[in-house]
Amino acid sequence: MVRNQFPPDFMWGVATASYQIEGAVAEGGRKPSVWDTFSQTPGRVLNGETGDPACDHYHRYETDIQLMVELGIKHYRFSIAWSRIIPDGRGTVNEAGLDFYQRLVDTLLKNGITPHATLFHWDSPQALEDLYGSWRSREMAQDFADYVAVVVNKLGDRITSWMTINEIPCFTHLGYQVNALPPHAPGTIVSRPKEVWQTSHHALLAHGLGVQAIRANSTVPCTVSLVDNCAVTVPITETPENILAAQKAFALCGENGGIIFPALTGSYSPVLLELLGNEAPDILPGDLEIIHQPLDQLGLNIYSATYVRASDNSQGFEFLGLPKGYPRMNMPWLNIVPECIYWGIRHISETLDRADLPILITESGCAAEDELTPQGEVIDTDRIMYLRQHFKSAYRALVERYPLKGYFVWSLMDNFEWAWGYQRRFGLIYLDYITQKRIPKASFQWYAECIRQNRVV
Ligand code: GCO
Repeated sequence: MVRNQFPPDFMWGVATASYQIEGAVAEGGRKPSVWDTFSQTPGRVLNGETGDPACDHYHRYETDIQLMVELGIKHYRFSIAWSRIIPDGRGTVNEAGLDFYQRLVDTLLKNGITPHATLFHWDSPQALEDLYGSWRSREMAQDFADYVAVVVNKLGDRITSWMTINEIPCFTHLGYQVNALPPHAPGTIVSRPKEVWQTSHHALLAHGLGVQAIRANSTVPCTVSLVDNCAVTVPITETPENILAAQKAFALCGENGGIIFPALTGSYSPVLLELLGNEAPDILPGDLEIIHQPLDQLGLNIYSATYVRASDNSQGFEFLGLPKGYPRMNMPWLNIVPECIYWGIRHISETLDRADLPILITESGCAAEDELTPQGEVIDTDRIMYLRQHFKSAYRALVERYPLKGYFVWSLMDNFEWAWGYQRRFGLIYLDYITQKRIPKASFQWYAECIRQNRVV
């Protein structure tokens, strides 16, 4: 048996997001998103950088698709910008916006690449922020579902994999903060935790209504997923006590008990609701039924994890801090914990008791201090090391028969890394932002070989 051999139908891919790569922020009928406003606000993004021109993917998508063909992937995850499709957030549809994504999808299909479309990756229309404060209003959920219906009505005859929303915690709990400047758009300061939890509740409602809109408008069989960046807890050693501790800790993490639990089980984690008390979101009758829509698969964005061990304290576990010299990649939060992939998958199957739910790793990757050599190469052996170890962790999940179906590396190319601007590079391809030249890194060649051999090389 060839070691580390993945199943023949395993989906190898890469992932990107509209605001991070497209540029052309005022072209083709697009109107500002909250990330345009946020990034243009002095002090919010490093060096005052914005998502324009980013990778100019709006004009260079054919070149980028040829690079995907060279890489050998058969699956590409991207996101659709709401403010290209319905620039005012609700009302008039912008046909030029739909046409862009139709051209993108048709070119992918022509090149044998399956499109996986994320319908929301944080760049919501500024017009809805102006109208009712975006996710602070329950109206956002229905406006999102109406936007989804427009997109799926147009592209639902050729896109067979839809992902509703990317990482609810990031644009809610990092977009709205109590008496502190949020690091993400819309960057709203609120006065109590309940207001923040209400935004994520509205986002969950949007997800549920979005699933219904997809199923009502798709004209071909399709899979529907949520994409979540659940907080992964890893036992420091895999003893029964520490594994139980990691499972308890997983349930207590707010972004798990308050997001993935309602979406996958139909209720908020009871321990979390007890902890929140009066700061819990208002949940109207019928909300949880809308939120808990049947899904065909779950996307997990996993980059790192927290170590946990059993404790005789009241919680039965303790989170373990990391020693000063613990290895990390080029982001403060990107500690290298390869077991995060395995345990993220296992928690969904076991801790959440959803072994029935196929899983895609929809994002996994790292920022590295990529530098061009005099020969014009990027020999990113650190990124290869990171990805190799995480692929092996995924392989362990497969060997233990967890329902892992695919793996999307974040990201195809360096791009706009939110509040970090262009300083942090996550790509398999190096972007020269002055010339827009694409330079495949050593990790690009390494990944291509993994795909070719369908195993970890
Ligand atoms: C996320 C987002 C991506 C990020 C990537 C690196 O997971 O935060 O989906 O847009 O760029 O994860 O931080």
